[in-house]
Amino acid sequence: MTRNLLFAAAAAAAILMRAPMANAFSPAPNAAEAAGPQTASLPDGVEVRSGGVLLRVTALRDDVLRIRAGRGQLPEDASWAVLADARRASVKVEALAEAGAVGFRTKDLVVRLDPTTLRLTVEDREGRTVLADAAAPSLKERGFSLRKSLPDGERYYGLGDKAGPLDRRGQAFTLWNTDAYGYQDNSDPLYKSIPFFLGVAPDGKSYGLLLDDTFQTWFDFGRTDPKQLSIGAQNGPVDYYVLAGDTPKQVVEAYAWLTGPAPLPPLWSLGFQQSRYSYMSDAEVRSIAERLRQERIPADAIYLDIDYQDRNRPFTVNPKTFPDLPKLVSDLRGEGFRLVTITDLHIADAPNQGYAPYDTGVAGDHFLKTTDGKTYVGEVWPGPAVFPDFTRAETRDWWGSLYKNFHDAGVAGFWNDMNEPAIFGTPTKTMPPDVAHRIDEPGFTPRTATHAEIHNVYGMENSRATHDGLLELAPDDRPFVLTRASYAGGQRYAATWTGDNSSTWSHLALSVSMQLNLGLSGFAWSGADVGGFAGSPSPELLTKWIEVGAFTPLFRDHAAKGTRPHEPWVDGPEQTDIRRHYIEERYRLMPYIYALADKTARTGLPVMRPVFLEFPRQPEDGNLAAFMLGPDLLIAPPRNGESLDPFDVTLPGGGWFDYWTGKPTAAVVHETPSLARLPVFVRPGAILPRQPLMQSLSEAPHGALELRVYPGPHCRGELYWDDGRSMRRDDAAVLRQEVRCETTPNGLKIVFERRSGGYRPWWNGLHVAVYGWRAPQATAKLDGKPVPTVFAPDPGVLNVDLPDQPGPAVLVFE
Ligand code: MIG
Repeated sequence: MTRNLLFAAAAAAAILMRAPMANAFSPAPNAAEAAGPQTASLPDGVEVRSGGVLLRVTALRDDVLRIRAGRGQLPEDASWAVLADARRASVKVEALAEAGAVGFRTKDLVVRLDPTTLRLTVEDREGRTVLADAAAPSLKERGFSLRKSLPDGERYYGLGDKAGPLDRRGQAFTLWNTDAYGYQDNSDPLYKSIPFFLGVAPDGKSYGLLLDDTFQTWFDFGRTDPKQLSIGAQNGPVDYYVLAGDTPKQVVEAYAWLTGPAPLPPLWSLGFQQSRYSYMSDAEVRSIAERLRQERIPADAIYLDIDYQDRNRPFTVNPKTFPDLPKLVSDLRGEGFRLVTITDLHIADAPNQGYAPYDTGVAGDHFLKTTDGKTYVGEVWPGPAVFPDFTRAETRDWWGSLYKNFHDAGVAGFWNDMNEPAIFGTPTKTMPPDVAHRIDEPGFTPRTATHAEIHNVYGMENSRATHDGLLELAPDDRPFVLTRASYAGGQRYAATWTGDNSSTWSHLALSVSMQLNLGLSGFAWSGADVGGFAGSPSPELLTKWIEVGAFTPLFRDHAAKGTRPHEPWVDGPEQTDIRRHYIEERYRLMPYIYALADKTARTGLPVMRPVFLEFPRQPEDGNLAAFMLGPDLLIAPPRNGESLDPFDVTLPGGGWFDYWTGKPTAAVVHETPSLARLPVFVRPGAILPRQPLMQSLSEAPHGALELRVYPGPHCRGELYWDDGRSMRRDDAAVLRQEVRCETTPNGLKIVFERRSGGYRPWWNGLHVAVYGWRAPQATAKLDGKPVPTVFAPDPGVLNVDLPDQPGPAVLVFE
């Protein structure tokens, strides 16, 4: 028989740091000496003490649980990843009255704990298992492991940009931020540690799990034991969250509630970005900018990699090669370009040389120290270097202030590289595990922590310091920060990229699954070095990579030192024409992409999505390279990039539209690979907003907004616009509008819902184009008044031009 003893009230009060409301503890004087487990119901959960372990499960929402456990006591209620408001949230639960188990119900879930073994089971209200322990949790003196069931057919995603197949099943991963130059399909660990994964059942029911432990952790999705999913850590707290949903989208949105969505980036950062390690001089940068304009290749950003600096020292500029950075910035701005500069975190160890970042850092005691109290010095690009203590608020403020000169010079974005941190000449490629970090952060007891604990959040805190510093310098401007290393929640501060990939066809395919998993792990804004970083792409590879990159969240061409140049024009006019065409298409699609960005900022839904996120019940067709841009565009690069073998694309739910020809397609499209064609399909039911072609997003487009209407089920589209740069999100600063369509017995009805927000858009009218239209004779009426139409028989498009429609308005075609 299980004895459900209750704690003594006094002991309970000592343990209960949260939920100070009335609780169900009742006196049991000898509880402490009792041999059996002790359990207690809490207003928002349940707590069990057994075998020296205290475990608490609470409901933050009806669909979100938090599980904490420790030897003797619970770990501190603190987190670098999870928002304080989410950690503080709770819902009332109903205690379970069942023999042999303790637990509770929420509106969505039933939670059971075996009070002796502490095995946890989570079911939905229909009695279906969401997640179940396959063994008792094992808590050691240091570290722990948890074993969960691994049901047949369940697929696993997330963990950020880990390499390998999109589905994590059968794989195992270590989370330890690592500079992984030259990584391949099976390399692990990589740059980021995002201990969040998503489990998706064949019918689409899903859950997410965030293991909020910053020490080195591991995830094994049935690789060691095909029947078990096991996760664990070398050290740190058992503190994890389970998020349940009927669909994977619900779980991804719940994860954004927990860790915050990726904010709206500045509009310019969604344009084409040109980078290289490195453009060596002011003159070279100008020539790149000039050539982009000459070739009429739309572009918005140019990057300065480390060689613009004086002796690789962060926050300096080489006066010989870049004699007047502010002038360069303003001249580029005149041509519609923003400049992004790299600012690595290793500060040159350069006392008495007038190097301000070092001097002010020492004065403010901002650098990390070893256990014997000496400043830790590691070798990186500048030579011996010292490292900011980013887990201290004061140090982050100081770091942020270092951006002032660059910000004043008009530099628009900043790139935080090497922040795993990467250190040269050591076997671990990073700093020793006992380097001491000081923690000064709400929720945490102020203390020093080992590098082993902070390593995985170090890069995120670096990007946080940059982000917050930029906001301090310009509170109304959206910061643009690009970081290489990060942790769960890092999407709040920076966009990211997949590090030092290679110029191979398999890396082009890999970049897609890496970015998809990043998106499912909160990082909606990611890029992969277009063309590949290491090595030199063939003309065909670079062309295909530009085609694919045009439909990914961030679109940045970047290359390593010593590689063949890979700006878009380098392979002659034939390749340039194809590349230009795809870059142009991205610019034309900007109203669609920007509306997605707004959606992402509000919901956390990724910009680039695996097909199953939109169609959870659609069986995988094995085309791992297929992905979606938002809910309406499906991009299907060939499976094996280089191969000319034909392949089939299966479109969810039947025929779609070919984006390029506008023609309706069959449910399975037979594709023969060709260099100039990237298969892109439009969901029937999509309304895609497009804009006139511009060379830069800083120019206001002229003319009409185009609305391409593709009739079908759930027909709708969204319009969003704002000034492209400001933090203001109030009504006067934005424009949002939904447009819907319905097929009628004789034609089609388009409904312009009333616009919300007062931002005045650039467009002066609408060009509506209805695809899949077959009857040449058609009339159109806007709120009952006839408007002229133009029919294009091939591919069957009915066009009308209208004044702008702030709505409500109804356009009927018959
Ligand atoms: O050790 O700044 O991933 O994008 O060009 C190489 C030089 C350091 C690594 C980055 C890469 C960047 C390069 N950096």
